[in-house]
Amino acid sequence: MRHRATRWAALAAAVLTLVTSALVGLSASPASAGFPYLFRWSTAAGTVAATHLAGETGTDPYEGPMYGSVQSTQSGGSIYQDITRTIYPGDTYCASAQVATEGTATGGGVEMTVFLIWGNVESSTKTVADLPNRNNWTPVGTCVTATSAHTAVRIQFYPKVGGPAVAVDAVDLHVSLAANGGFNNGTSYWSAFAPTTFTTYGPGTAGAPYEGSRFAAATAGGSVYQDSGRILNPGDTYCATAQVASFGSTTGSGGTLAVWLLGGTTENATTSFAGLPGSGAWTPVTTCATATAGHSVVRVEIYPQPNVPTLLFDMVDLHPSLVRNGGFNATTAYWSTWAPTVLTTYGPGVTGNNPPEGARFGAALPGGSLYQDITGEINYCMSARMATLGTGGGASARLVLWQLPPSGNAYQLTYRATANLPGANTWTPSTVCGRGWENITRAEIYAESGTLAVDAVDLHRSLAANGGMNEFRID
Ligand SMILES: [Ca+2]
Ligand SMILES: [Ca+2]
Repeated sequence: MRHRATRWAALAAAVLTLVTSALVGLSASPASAGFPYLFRWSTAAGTVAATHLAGETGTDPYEGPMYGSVQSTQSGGSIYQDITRTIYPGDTYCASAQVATEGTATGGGVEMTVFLIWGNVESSTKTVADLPNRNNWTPVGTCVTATSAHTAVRIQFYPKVGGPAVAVDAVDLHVSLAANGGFNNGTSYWSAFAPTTFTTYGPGTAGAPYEGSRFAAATAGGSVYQDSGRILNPGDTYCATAQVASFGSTTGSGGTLAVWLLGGTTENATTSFAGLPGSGAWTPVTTCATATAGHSVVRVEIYPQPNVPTLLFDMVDLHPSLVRNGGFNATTAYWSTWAPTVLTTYGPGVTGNNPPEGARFGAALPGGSLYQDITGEINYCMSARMATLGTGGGASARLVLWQLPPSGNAYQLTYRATANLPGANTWTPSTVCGRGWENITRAEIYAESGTLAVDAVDLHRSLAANGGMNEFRID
């Protein structure tokens, strides 16, 4: 393939391609010690912010060639960016990111807050303390829903005042169709089918919210759901994610998360989960449904499992994915491959792996890749769940977002390599974020060694500029 030559490019070369893609007037080589600022992010007073390459601090980037480093020396110390939007009551924004205590320091903490600003400020926060360090990245997320009008959305990271630097990467901020998916506004916008009882809790004996101030609980027998009117054409794909747990200090709850495409011939995709821990341990789940016909409604629905403890759920996020059939539930439709990789799909009970969502997952022989091309010059975040095919382990994979200019060589926007993936039903999530500067962005998954199992490929628009922290400027 024409971009293979740069596939194994050295880090510096990778950085350089990012520079030339993003900037004009390039006249200097990338600094060897990162940069003392975060491009496109604002820095509040009392904040030390920098961008670092791999090998500089003891923490390597989660994705791409760089990550952001943020330290707060006084109250309010933070990084943030404001995105102008016309925001109506019910509009919902979800943010996610990867964070770590930088290097060998210990005890880093951070608050990630999404604000809806101007007018009566509304917000939701995810707080994490005692973050693991080095390359042990922790995912965080939060969703906020407007109850009044606003003119901008802000994403902001506040490291613990006086604490060590916190590493931030893969920042994703997007519109969610699931209004009040964080349940911080109680049960608003959600409906329940009897005999399910549906309620929300703040922190207490029922548990602690995954994010924000409240979370949801539901008993079995029926379901909890929300409908969103949309015009869907064949190929259109919607992904739902949620955090789920067992009530209070119990274990063993379970259920099903479904995305239904309604109006016309009903289609859906589901993911089921069982044996969930409680006591504050939340488990992320996801599913992606692809239309094969026209529809008029997208429904996200949660079905608690009967005869087990009450199901808790929080941060339900529903959004369109620009990768079609990312769940491989329509077998190999919409995917292209580079030889020698051959893409096949499997249902449960065949290979030793069960799909983490839907009816099928993809399996890719090593040496090449599978990919889809997306058009539009916007910020993208792509995620996927990957494993080694079968019950062993050891497969390696790489997510890459390529830029395909009208002429000349393709170049990497960002990437993330994952080695030694577990097999069976231990699916490992991976995320990359970058800005598509060219009209065509290629979302590509390389099966590098071993046979790769892949599912829940989700690529969507992010509103956060430089969420991958891989862009910089040369003054
Ligand atoms: Ca919540
Ligand atoms: Ca990065």
